[in-house]
Amino acid sequence: MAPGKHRTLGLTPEDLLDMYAKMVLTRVLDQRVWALNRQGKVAIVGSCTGHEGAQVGAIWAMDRTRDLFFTFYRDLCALLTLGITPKEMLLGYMAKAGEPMSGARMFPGHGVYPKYRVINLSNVVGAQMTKAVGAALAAKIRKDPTVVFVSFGDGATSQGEWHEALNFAGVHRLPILFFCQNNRWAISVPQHKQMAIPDVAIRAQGYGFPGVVVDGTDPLEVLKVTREAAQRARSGGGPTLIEAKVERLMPHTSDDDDRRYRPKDDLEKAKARDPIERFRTYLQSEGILTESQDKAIWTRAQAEVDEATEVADKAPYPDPSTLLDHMWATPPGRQGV
Ligand SMILES: Cc1ncc(C[n+]2csc(CCOP(=O)(O)OP(=O)(O)O)c2C)c(N)n1
Repeated sequence: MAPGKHRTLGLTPEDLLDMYAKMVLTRVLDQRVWALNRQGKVAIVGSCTGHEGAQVGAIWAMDRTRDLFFTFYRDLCALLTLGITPKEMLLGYMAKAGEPMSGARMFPGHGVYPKYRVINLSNVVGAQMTKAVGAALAAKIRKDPTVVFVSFGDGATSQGEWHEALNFAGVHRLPILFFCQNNRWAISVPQHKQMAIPDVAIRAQGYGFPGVVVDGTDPLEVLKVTREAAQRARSGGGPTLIEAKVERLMPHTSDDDDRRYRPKDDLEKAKARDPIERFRTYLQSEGILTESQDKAIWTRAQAEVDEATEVADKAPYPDPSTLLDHMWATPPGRQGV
């Protein structure tokens, strides 16, 4: 990361420390839910480890008061950056009452959180794409300044729905950012067996809008390209496909054993691109983060996650009588029918 880079982006040391703290909080929470999975208290974890830099950089570049966020299952750092708390996430991981996005009836982090303008309706790979495009079309028709942000992995780009979404967005020049977190694996399928091209971003050309490749382990570079794309979308310039090259530092999910298919040296090389290590080195070399501040950030994250774990562990499961709540809207004038 080039010296002084944050200054060219107009970021203050406080911004950078906040971004770093979100990444650390994500890592601590991720490790906790993994441990809770091993204790039989969390059914499944899709880890964010290795993707934190891309997510915090991208969300930081958006307007969190008016943009819409269609996230996917690996977006823990994006959700925490948007404002969702570790306690809320843990209620979801442990399927407890009071979880705000789906009443704990869905995969962790799935559902809808209107307060943070987050929509994550399905674990079906690629299914968020056309919904996000629909939301961008609505924003355009309403002349609403909202930009839609939709994220997904490299594997999702093999789905027909993905191509339909990009084509429609290109034709109608919709205000949408397609944010690919390319970790080179779709469960056990490596990138070269998913596509015959080196970069997902190349595909944008075929749909008539820009495609950008960015180092997804560098939050500042991700912030820069996402900011440019959001400004373009907001001023009527249409969509952008951003491809953030990230690393998956854990198995696909807690149900996966990646030793069966991933060469050991692939993982070792990936570890050298850990975004938290890279950002910490940058902050230290810029004189923004001292050893003791760093320690304090990790300790604070640990304490927050400890407290949230305790609350979620003690929380009751949802009352079965609420199972059908929020499943259907009642059309106006049809109350009691
Ligand atoms: C339509 C569909 N097919 C298959 C699956 C099973 N599945 C879940 S995640 C996944 C891999 C997705 O890979 P990618 O989009 O690269 O995201 P990553 O998990 O690597 O971040 C698959 C095949 C699914 N959920 N939905």
